[in-house]
Amino acid sequence: ELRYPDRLNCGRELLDRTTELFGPDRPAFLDGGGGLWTYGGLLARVDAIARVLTEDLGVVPGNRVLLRGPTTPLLAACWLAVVKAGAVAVTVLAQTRAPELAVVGAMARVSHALCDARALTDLRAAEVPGLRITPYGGESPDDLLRLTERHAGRPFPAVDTAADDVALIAFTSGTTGRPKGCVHFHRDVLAVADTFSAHVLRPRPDDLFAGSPPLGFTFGLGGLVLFPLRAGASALLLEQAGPRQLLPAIAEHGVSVLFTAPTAYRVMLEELAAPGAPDLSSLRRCVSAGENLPAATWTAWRERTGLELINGIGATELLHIFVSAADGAIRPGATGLPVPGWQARVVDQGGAPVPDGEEGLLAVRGPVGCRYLGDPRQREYVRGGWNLTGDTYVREPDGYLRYVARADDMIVSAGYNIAGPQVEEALLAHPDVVEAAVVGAPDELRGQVVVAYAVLRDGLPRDRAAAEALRAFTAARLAPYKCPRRIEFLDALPRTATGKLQRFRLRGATGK
Ligand code: 3SK
Repeated sequence: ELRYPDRLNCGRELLDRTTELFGPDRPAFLDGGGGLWTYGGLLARVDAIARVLTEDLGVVPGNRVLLRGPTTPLLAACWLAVVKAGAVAVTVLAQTRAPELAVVGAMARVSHALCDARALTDLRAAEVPGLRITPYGGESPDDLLRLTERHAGRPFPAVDTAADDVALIAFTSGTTGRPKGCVHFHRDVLAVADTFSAHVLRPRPDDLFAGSPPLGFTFGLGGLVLFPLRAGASALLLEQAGPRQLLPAIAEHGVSVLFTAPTAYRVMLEELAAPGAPDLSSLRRCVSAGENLPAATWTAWRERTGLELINGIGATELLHIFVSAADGAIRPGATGLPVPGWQARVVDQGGAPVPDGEEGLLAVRGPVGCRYLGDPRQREYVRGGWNLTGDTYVREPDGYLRYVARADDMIVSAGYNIAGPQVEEALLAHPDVVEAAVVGAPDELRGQVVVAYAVLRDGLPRDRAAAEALRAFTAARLAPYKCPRRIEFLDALPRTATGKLQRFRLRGATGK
């Protein structure tokens, strides 16, 4: 069991303490353009920002400070300064537009915002009442960096917060678009580093982390800031971190720990098939989360790189990953075991455990729990002390957990329960298919029928013959009732800004 002192400031633990332990000269952040922030340099910058917040902008402990911008070392420094100052970091994705920012501002009652100078327009247009916006990284006289100048060389002692004071309100729109604020304490922030990262990643101080999830998504905040800093390691923070940017960056900087989603691994595999592929020999851990990892992607990555992808399921509600498996215990096709410190079981609608081998809802509990900010969905997510993640899972007799589908993505056709991801896996095993999504379409006779959407490799014909070939391919792998009745081709699948598939948009398209 994790134990933290009653008084705890996660910013101090992540930055001041790591700097004391590993020394100020170690690299903390690289920006991809040649910029290097040592731990000592980061600490000095964070302390100066904390002084601006508290002495110039009037921030007091408990104030909510919105952070908005692409992934940069300066955004990470702002996050650390806010929590060191005892205020609450309110995080959103950089792509969040004015109407949603207005909702977030009102829900979280934000009083201040630190905003990348390139991302001000939408925030200003949101017209959050009473919000004081300070731009950073720009040229204006009130730019945060200008304001920090007069505080240079003045260390800022972290505010003496309680371990269960709020440090972070992480906003997520999920896959359906209704924003939810997930409240997390100072101890929660350390707990994800001390569970998933410490036990599954087992980072070393000489590791260099990189990945695609942005810092406004807790998958990225953990993988690119919390985990490296907790371990005295470094992170490469890239503003553009799609698979095509990640690949050369891995080789150029010697990235050793990679965080991204299954789709990005598939695109990287495509790129790696071309001549002159970059050298990936620096990689030693590759994490896949955010979506189901098909066994075909796992196998292809191992064949190409020799590395076993670390699959994980996480949630903004629970801050990071809670089921996964470490090197040596990875089972392809399964997500893994509860991360040490977490418990997991598979339950029925009433919350009672179902027998091993049967499908049910994944229920987890551990050091971090879901606390929605004033949202009635709290009652659905947390039942009897267990967090219901909304995923259907099967527990194998030795405790491994196997993903079936999002609970609301199960297709019921002529009385059969069909898990869309299983049909997607069958489609993805076809060499011409890059992406696949399967949904249920209303059908008078069967209730629902299986409809598949596929993205084919560039330049391949998307005609009736291609659809027929795919249907025959799935028919050889799946029971007849699971085979898609219709296959349609798309240029790309609809995804959220964090890369999650938006099946509801495809379902909307099937009604026609
Ligand atoms: O998949 C997610 O939503 C997630 C959220 C937070 C941390 C990690 C992950 C994978």
